[in-house]
Amino acid sequence: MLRLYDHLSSGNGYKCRWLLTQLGHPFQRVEMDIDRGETRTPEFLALNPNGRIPMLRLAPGDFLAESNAILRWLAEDTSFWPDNRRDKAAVLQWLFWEQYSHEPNIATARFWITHKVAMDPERIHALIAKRENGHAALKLMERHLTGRDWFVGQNATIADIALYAYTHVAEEGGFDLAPYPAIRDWLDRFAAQPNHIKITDAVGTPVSVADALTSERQGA
Ligand SMILES: N[C@@H](CCC(=O)N[C@@H](CS)C(=O)NCC(=O)O)C(=O)O
Repeated sequence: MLRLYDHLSSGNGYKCRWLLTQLGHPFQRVEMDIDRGETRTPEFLALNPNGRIPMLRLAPGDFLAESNAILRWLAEDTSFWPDNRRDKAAVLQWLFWEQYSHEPNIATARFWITHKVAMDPERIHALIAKRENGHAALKLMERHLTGRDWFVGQNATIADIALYAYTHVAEEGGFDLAPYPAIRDWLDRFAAQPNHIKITDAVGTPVSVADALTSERQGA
């Protein structure tokens, strides 16, 4: 069975658990305490040298990291991955943009606030920069979504999933979404899809970190 190493408040983890649920895949979910460094232990680093969740175990000994790569793997032969060359490239364009221009600003600002990271003057300056860059990203999304229902093509793709994950909780990072009506309509449209789950929904069969790592050690 697929096994997702995850952290419930993580938008990157949510992308994966959202699509797993949407596609009806049974999966195990391992809740990792990222505030206590559970992704930085030698045992976890042996599975993902980058020391981060989400990570999806595809089969014993076969681990895939990076939320957007996991989305791409899951979306094969589904409506969430387009069937024509141009739209595939457009989806990838949004996935790369999300990781470079959106997530590092909006998700990081949210993380610092919701995980109560100490705010020294340097970090306050960094937060101001992240707010500016985050709003630049939101403005770009607003322009793109004006007159469109979805980021690429006529239905939701993994581009929408990747961008929904942190946009819908941007207000937790101090980003007011009131000036972005097209984004707000798109958020409502996204959440109206059948089988939608919330970021706080602990879906999947729970497996403890200790049990999961023991079974990885045994290759089971
Ligand atoms: N680019 C990665 C980012 C993953 C990431 O930043 N994960 C965070 C949680 S959202 C994490 O595991 N943090 C724990 C740590 O860095 O120790 C992805 O999209 O999956």
